[in-house]
Amino acid sequence: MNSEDSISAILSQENNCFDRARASIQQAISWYGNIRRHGKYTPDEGLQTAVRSDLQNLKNALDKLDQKLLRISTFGLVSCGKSSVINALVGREILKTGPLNGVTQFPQSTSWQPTPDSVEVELIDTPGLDEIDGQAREKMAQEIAQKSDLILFVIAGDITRTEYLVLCQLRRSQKPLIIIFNKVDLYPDKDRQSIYQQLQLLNEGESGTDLGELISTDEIVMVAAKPQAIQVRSKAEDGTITEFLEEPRPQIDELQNTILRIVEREGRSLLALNSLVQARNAEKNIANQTVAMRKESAQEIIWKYARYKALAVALNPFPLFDVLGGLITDLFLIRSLGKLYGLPITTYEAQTLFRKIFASSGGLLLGEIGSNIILGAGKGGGAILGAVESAGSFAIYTSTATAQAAIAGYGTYVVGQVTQSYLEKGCTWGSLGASTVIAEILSQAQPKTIIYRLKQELL
Ligand SMILES: Nc1nc2c(ncn2[C@@H]2O[C@H](COP(=O)(O)OP(=O)(O)O)[C@@H](O)[C@H]2O)c(=O)[nH]1
Ligand SMILES: [Mg+2]
Repeated sequence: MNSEDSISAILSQENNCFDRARASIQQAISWYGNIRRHGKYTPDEGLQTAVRSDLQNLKNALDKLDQKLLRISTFGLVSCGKSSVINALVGREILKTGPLNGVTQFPQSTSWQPTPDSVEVELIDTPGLDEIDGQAREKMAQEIAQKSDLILFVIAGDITRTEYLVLCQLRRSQKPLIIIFNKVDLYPDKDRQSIYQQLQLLNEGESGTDLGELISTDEIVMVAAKPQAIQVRSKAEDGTITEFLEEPRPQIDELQNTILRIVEREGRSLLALNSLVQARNAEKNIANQTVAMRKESAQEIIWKYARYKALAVALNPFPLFDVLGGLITDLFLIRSLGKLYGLPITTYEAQTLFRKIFASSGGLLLGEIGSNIILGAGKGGGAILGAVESAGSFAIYTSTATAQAAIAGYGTYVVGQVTQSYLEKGCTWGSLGASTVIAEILSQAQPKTIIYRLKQELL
């Protein structure tokens, strides 16, 4: 494959990821958008209020995809040069910079189109991490990280404890990260290299770090976003000497290339992934809220079916009917629970549930055979003998029937619980479920890409 072919292969894969993500989120919106309708159950004001923001998050996830806007945010201590890095990237002094603390007070954004064909980028500048106290800092970091597709972590020398803690926190946000070692113009080459090596160690998990493989050496980049002005002396022909300050050009090419490479090769997949992660969280919340608010009714339904089944099994003398009847009871139970929650049960989930049900009816069958053997004549035999109205065989019949009924009832109870936990997980595992599409995108990621390293985190 020549390089043009491979680029077009990457692009078509990127578009495919994008389309699948879109379809997945759209499906979720149409499912959960109807949360008001709960079959025969009355609309639940409380539930509607509880899931409103999650529904909005689902819609936001779709909007984010449609805008095709990749969000890149900077993080770092005050004065490490976050604003300068953004200015250098876009090639203009858009953001105010300065040696004093607090030049950047609020998160601010700037748009940037790296190449005419690429997705558009929004660069988000933030206040210094050491300017806000612990809790507020965590909150800001979390909020901004959550809406970012890529994080630029700017440092200007040896990494400090605060920086390290924030890095670990950001890692939990499961967003790809580039570490930018800024102000390299201030360091002699030897010091620069030793700091760079320290950063690499972070990545290799030595010195007991929690950073794992999130950062690869490809994503530790040295820059000088706004190199210190240097004094220049120039001597004119007539011998007069003039001195002036000259601002050297920023050294930013390597970072620009790294970002360009990511935007071009992975921009759409990153967008798709982040929208899907956002959608998956929203779906899970909706399901959790629904399940929590309807727990009591659900338990009632589960017990009702468990009792039906136990009774039917106890009264019915034919083992085959026990098994079939049990299966049908369980299917009705699943359907009732689905209706109660107003949550979709996809074919995928129905199949998995089916397997559980088979296991539970298999358990019933085994229980049936087992108790038949243990109790000699067994329920079937007992029934036939019961026709002769022997008191002894009736006793055998009842004790076997009770044991089977208990097993059957328990089986249904288990099916009920399993169904509930599936619904709680938000049905994200259907063929177009958010989790499924996330797994697809991650499985297609090429080694040495930033998405490849997210694999561990997101699966
Ligand atoms: N020497 C040197 N100074 C820099 C560099 N980048 C930024 N600075 C200076 O560091 C100070 C803080 O920069 P700023 O971008 O405002 O930092 P922020 O608080 O992280 O946004 C400013 O005085 C910049 O001129 C660099 O690459 N080299
Ligand atoms: Mg700033």
